[in-house]
Amino acid sequence: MQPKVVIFVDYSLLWLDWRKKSELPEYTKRIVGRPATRQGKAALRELLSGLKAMGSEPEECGKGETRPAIHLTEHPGSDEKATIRRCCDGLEILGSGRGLLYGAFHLLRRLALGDSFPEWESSPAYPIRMLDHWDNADGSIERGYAGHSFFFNGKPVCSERTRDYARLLASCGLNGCCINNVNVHGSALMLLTGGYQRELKRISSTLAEYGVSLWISVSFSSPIELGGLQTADPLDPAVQQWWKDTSARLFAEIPNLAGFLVKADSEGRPGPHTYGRTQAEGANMLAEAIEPFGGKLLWRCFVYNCTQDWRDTKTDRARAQCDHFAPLDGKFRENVYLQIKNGPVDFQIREPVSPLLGHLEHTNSMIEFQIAQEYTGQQRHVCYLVPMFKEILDFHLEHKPERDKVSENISAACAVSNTGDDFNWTGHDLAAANLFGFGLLSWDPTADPAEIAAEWSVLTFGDDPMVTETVTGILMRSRNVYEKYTVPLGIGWMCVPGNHYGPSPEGYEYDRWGTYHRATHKEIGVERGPGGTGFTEQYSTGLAAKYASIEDCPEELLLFFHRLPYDHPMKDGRTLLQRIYDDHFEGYEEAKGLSDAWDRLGGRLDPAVYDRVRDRFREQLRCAAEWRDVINTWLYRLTLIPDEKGRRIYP
Ligand code: GCW
Repeated sequence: MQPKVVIFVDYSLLWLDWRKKSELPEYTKRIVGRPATRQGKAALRELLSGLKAMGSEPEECGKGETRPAIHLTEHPGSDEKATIRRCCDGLEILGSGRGLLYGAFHLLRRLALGDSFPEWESSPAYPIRMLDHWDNADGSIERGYAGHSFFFNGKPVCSERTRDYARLLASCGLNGCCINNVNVHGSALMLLTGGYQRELKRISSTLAEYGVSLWISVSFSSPIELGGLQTADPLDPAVQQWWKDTSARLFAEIPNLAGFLVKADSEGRPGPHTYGRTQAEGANMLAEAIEPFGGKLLWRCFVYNCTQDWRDTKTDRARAQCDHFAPLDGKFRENVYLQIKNGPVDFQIREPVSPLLGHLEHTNSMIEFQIAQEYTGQQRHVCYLVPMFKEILDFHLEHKPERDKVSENISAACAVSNTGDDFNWTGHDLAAANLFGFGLLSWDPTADPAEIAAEWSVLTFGDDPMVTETVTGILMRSRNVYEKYTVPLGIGWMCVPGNHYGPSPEGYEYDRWGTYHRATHKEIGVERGPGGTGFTEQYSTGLAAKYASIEDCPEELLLFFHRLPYDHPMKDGRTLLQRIYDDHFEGYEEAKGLSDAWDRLGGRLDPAVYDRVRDRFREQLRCAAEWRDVINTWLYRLTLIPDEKGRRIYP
């Protein structure tokens, strides 16, 4: 007997930790076919190890095999389509190397769920489906809630964890990641010019094995910072040449490099505006430099005035993206993708869909979600964001009679990553569902968030029906619960400035970030209709009218669009203020309900996981009570209107 070699890793494998199955179909005992590409070989390896973990010992067989088997048929090509079909009492997986990989993972997932003959034919909705890491070169992570970076510790690192990360991404359909923060500082600048070529190459090659492309964030003023030039003006020939030469060197050395991500003219970052140039002039100059190598440029639209005077009521941050970018539609090169946050402001628990998504008829756009829970509980609270992503992708922009949904008007999808080097990758064990779900949804935006949650639960925690039902229930309710005890009705921004955790109702009110609710003792909210900042006019006619009307505006967004008195009657007859009080009281109780539901799973889960999540719930409840009490107390003191139900408001 071979001695068993145990390799100790200090992290879990999340949903890839396949569990033993009591029964597996006969065909899982044999695999026929020897893929030639690296991705195809990875597919074979995943099947061999995955099936073994589930309890089958697949044998690699020759072409003439007549017994039931899994047949791998690799055909050349770079497309990602995967097919699984029945073949001689077994299954055949067909595709390019990448197709085989997606097919292999799909099959493993379906087998784990108890589906014996999962036939599947699928292509991803978007060619770019990626995660953006806000990892810094020193190993810290901006808005990171799961430990340190596993890509950097002073310089880039490639380890077994990099490989497992690539496996995780591929297994849920993702095909790219940008490894460094859009705020490029310190030695991260050097990713562009060389200091780290060897490390970068290793990371890139490890990711490539799983069909994951490497992207890097670059600073727009690199020609000054690294090239010793006096300017980064995009129309300056020396600047253009510097980018061309630098890109040529980098792309030649890193074959799996897909392109650059740029945050320009945003929150103090340099950009074309410094030189009186447009966003298109800036982006196109960079895009042209990388175009000969097939490079793509992801250009962020998070451009707004972050030095606003709160007394200035004319400027509305929500308008900024459209004001800057809508007039530039059609002016960007073909290899530019505009990266647009899902809402017009910044990843709040509820915002309307960014109107810019409806204005880009002739420009590639990429939606940017955030699974790092910056404003949604920082991975100490459970907040499953996939239903929100789905709502946004399904949203009708009302610009066209057909193909009008957001999902049909974007060309790519990304999310700010929620991972770090914590044992469980995402800090909160339940936060991994956001990573998995974002992957599945960006492959197929018609997927169902509740089904994704249930699938994730079975793959992660096993198939005990009570566990699946409870975990799915917790996940599916979590966003609304979080919204209720924090900032309901679209008001947003009552978090503590800087770290964005916990309540501070006036924390941002007299600051420079343009995120005001302007509450007085009489009214609260910003009027964004035509009589106010005019933001609603950035939507199509129908939506503009709907949002501008207090009656027709969806209630959950009422305070995003309108300034209203506290006694404004809500649809169910309660006053606006009473609704806010109630939401906070109920939100806390509902959070307690989620926590109690988890407690009932004791004995059914790995005790370490069970305890970790219980600890997180303890903190969630502490913080939910704080939100309830701080917001309600603040409103009570401001208005002197008591809670109709006479509950204790002062903590
Ligand atoms: O909301 C802000 C975050 C910043 C982030 C920025 C952005 C990377 O607080 O930490 O910077 O968004 O998206 O660029």
